[in-house]
Amino acid sequence: MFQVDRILTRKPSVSFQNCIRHDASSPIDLDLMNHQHLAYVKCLSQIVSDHNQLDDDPALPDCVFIEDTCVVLDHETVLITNPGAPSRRAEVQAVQEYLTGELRVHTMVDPATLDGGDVLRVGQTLIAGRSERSNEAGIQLLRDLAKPLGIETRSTPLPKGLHFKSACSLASPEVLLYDPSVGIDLSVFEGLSLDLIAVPEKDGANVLALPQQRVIVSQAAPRTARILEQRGLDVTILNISEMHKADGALTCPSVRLPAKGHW
Ligand code: CIR
Repeated sequence: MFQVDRILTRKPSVSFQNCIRHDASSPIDLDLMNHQHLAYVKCLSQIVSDHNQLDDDPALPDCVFIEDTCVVLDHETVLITNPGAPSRRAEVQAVQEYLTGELRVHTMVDPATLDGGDVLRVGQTLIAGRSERSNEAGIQLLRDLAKPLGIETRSTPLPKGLHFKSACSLASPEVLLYDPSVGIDLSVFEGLSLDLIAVPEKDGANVLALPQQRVIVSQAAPRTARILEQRGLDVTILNISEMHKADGALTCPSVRLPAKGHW
C-alpha cells in the first residue's frame, strides 16, 4: 500500500504472554512489548497522521495482530475474516464494529477461514497463501468479493511457516522480499513487474512498505536493511523482539487503509 490514508492498530492485550506461538522457550516481556508497540505506532504516526487504536481485550492474547482480522479491498470495502485459529475468532468483533459505518463490511463464516497475514496485495492483485490458517473456501470468498472491484486473486500453498506474509512482503511497489527457505512457488508473482529478492535473514522477509519509498525493517534483519538502503529506500529499523517471539512481524500490528483511488 503506497498511499495510506489511515492506520488502525490495537493495543497489546494484558494477556499477550499467553498468545499462540510455535516456540515458547523464551519468555515474553510484556513491558518491553508495550514499549516496542508504542515505538511502532509512533513511527507509523509520523508518516500517516490519521491513526486510530482499538482497546485491547484481556480475553484475546493475540489481538495486537490486527492485520489478521480483515482484508481491505479498497477505500470503501473491507472483508472481515474468520481467523483460522479458534482462539482468535473473537478478535474480529471490535474491528467489525469500528469499520462498520465507515466502510462496506463483508464477513466470513465457517467453514471458510482466512487470516489477513496470508494475503499480500500487489497493486490490483491479491496473492493468498493457503496455510494452516487460511483455507480454499476463505480464499474463494475473497476472490468473489475482489473480482467485481477489478482485483485479481491468485493463490498458492504455503509450504511451511505461519503466514504467507511471514515469508514474503513488498518493500516498495516494485520490490518483493522472500525467505528462500520456505519454498514458495515464485511463479505466483509472474507478470507483476516485481524484482524478487531472497533475503539473507528470516526476519527480513516481512517488512512494512509505506508511502514515499519508506520501509520499516526489523532490527533482527540488519543485512536485509542494508540491501534495501543500497536500493535507495528510506529504511527505518525497529526492535520488535517481543512480537517475533509471538510469531509476529512488522505488517501484523496494523491495518493500512488506502486513500480513494490509490492502490
Ligand atoms: C498467531 O499465531 O496467530 C499470532 N501469535 C501471530 C500472528 C501474526 N500475524 C501475522 O503474521 N499476520
